[in-house]
Amino acid sequence: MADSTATGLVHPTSAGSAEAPGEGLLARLLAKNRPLVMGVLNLTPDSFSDGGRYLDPRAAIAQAERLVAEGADILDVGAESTRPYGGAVAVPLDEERRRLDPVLPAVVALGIPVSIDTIKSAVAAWALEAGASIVNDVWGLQRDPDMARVVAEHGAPVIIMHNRDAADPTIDIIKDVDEFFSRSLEIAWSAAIHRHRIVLDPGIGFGKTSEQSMACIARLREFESFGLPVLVGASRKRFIDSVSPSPPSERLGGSLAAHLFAVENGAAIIRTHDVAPTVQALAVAAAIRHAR
Ligand code: HH2
Repeated sequence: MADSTATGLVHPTSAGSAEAPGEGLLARLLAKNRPLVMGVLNLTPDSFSDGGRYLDPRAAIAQAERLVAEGADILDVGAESTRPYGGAVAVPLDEERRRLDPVLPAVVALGIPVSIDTIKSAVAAWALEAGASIVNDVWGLQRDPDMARVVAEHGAPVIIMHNRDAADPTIDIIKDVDEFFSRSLEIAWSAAIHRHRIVLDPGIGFGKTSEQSMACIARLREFESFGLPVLVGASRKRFIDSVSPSPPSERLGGSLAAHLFAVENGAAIIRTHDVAPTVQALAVAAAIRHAR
C-alpha cells in the first residue's frame, strides 16, 4: 500500500485553481452522503455486454432517459469499447466523435452530470465543450500525453483507472495498482489538476485475472491511503463467470454482490449497466446498516 505521507501524494494545494475543498461538481455529488450510481451508456458495436444495443441514437437516448429515471447520479457515455478482456478494435477519432455527436447533447440535456469514457484527449476536449463534465480515462492519464492538460484546462473531475496491457498472475496486484495510481497522480499534479477533482478506480477486469479483480474489491480499503474517492465498476465482468458460470446478460446477482461488498469497503461510486437493481440494493443495504 502506498504511504501517502512519504510519497507526498496527499497534495492538498497541487492545482493552480482557486477551488476550495467542498466546492465543485465532484464535491457536490459526494455531499449526497451515500454511494453514487453511475449508469453506463455504450454507443458501440462491440462492448462486451451490450455491444450494438445503443448504436441507433434514438435507442441510446431512450436508454439514457431510462437510466436517469431509475436513479443514476451520473451517466458514463462511451463510444469506443475498452474491451477489458482484449480484442478491442481501435476506433479512429472521427468515428468516436461521429457516434457521440447525435447523442451527447441530448444526454447532457437530461440534467445529470455526464462523464465521457475515452482514452483520447481530443474526444475528451470535444465532449467537455459539448456539455460533458467528467472525464473517465481507463488509462489513468498515462496513455494520451495531452489528457492531463485537457482535464486541467477544463477544470473537470477525472476518473483515474488502473490498467495493464496484460494480466500477470504472478504479481501483487494491490502493489501494482498502488504504483499505477502514484504515477497517475504525479502526472495530475504536474498538470495542476486539483486533488478535489480526482477519483481512483482499480479497474475491475482490466489486465487482471479474476482472482486479482476480486482481490481489488476485497482489499479496496488499502487504496484509502490516497485520501481520494474510489469508484468500482464490477458490472457484468468476467470474474463473476469464474465463480458462477454465466453469460454477461446473466451476471446481475454477481454484480450486485460485488458492488455491495465494494461499498462496505468504502467505494464512493458504483459504475453499472443495471441502475434500478443497484439503486435498490444499495438502499436496502444502507437501511440494514442503519438498523444495527
Ligand atoms: N469498465 C468498462 C469501461 N469503462 N471505466 C471505469 N472507470 N471503470 C470500469 O470498470 C470500466 C470503465 C468496461 O465496461 P463496458 O463499458 O460495459 O464495456 P466496453 O468497454 O466493452 O464498452
